[in-house]
Amino acid sequence: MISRNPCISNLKAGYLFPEIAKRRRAFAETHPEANIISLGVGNTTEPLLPHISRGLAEAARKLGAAEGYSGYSDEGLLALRERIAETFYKGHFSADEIFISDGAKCDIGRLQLLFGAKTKIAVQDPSYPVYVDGSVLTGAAGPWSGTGYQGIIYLPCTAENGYFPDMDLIPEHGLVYFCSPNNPTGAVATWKQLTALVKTSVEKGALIVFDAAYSEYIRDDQLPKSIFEIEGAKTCAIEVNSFSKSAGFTGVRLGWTAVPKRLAYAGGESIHADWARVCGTIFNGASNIAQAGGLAALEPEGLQEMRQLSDFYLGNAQLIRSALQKLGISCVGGDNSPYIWAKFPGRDSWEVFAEILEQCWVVTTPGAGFGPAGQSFIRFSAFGHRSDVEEACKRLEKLTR
Ligand code: PGU
Repeated sequence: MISRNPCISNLKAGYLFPEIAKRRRAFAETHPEANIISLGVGNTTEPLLPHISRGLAEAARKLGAAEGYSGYSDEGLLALRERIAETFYKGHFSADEIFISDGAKCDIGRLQLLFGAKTKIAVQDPSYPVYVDGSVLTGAAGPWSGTGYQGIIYLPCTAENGYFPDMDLIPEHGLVYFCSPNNPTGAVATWKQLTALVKTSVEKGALIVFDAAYSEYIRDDQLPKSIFEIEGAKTCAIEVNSFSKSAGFTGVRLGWTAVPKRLAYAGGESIHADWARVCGTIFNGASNIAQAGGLAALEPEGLQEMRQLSDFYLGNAQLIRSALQKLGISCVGGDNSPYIWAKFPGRDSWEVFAEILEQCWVVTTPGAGFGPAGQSFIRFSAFGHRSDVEEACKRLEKLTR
C-alpha cells in the first residue's frame, strides 16, 4: 500500500478542537443528565442579522434566473475586492491586491505553500494552533520534542512581557505568524509594538503573516486594526482576515488575504504573483452567495449589524470575565476580543479543562493547546447565547480549587 506522508506522522495529536469535542462526547456518554454548555471553540451562535441575511438570500435567488446566474469567480468579485480595499485599507490597496477566500484558516493553510519546508517559522506563544500544525504538515516543523515542535521558534507572549515578544527572537529570513487581537490571550498589539515588529522584520528580511480575524472586536481606537496601518508593512507583511467572527460567517465561509504587489522574496520574485498562481491552481474561489453576503456586510446597514453582533459577544465576554474575577481567578482579554484568558497557577490546563467540564458541565479550551506558554491557562470563548453564558457563569461558582 502507499506510504503515509511522514509530515502527518510528525503531528503530536489530533487537532485541538476535535480533541476537545471528543472529550466532551466521552463525558456526555457517561453523564447523560449533563446539560453541557460550550465556551470552547470560537464558533458563532447568533443568527445572521437581517440586512446581511437578505444579501445572501437575494444572491441565491438570482442564481435561479439566466440573467443573474454566475459560475466560477476565481480571485473574487471585483466589487467585493474594491469594497474591502476601501473599508479596511482606506484605499491604500488596489482591488487586485485583495484575494477573496473561503476563510482565514483556509488561506493560512494555502499560504504555507509559498515558502517551503526549509523556512524558519516563528509564532507567538500562545497562538492559534493552525500556524504550527500547518507548518508541520508542510514539513517546515516537527517532530514534537517534548516541549514544542522542532523548527518552530516560540515567541513567549506573557503577562511579564506585556504579551509582546522579544524582537531579538525574530528569525532572519523567516516567517512570523502574528495575530492581533491575539487568540487566545485577547491581547492587542499597540502602534508602537507593531512598529517594532515591522522594523525588525524589514531589518531581518522576515515576512509577517498578520492574522486580523478579530480586528472588528477592537473598541479602543488607539489600537491598530491592521498591520498595514504601520509604515513599511507593505514590504514585509501579508494580512489574512475573515467575515467569520464579525458577520457570523463561520458556516457561510468568507475571508480575504491582502498581498501587496511590491512584496518580494529574497531573490526579488513577486510574492503577489505566486499567491495568484497558488490560488489559481488549488482554489476555485469563494461561494458567489457568500461574496454577496460579504458585500451586504460592507454596506452601511451591514457595517452597523457587524458592530451590533460583535458588541453582543463582547457583552458576553464582560459577563465571563467578571464571573471569573469574582471567584478570584485572574484573567485578561475580553475588552477588544471575544476570548478571556484565565490563569490557574501551577495547574495542568487539560486537568483544569476536565475539572470545569465535570464540575460545571462547561466546555472550555485548555491553554496548552495554544503552545507551551499556555500551560496553566484556560481560554473561555464569548461566543454563545446570552442565556447559556449566564448559566455557565453561575455554574462556574461550583468550581472548587
Ligand atoms: N484565525 C484565527 C486567529 C482564529 O482564531 C480562527 C478561528 C480563524 C482564523 C478561522 O477563521 P475562518 O475565517 O473561519 O477560517 N478560531 C476558532 C475556531 C477553531 C478553528 O479551528 O478554526 C477558535 O476557537 O480558535
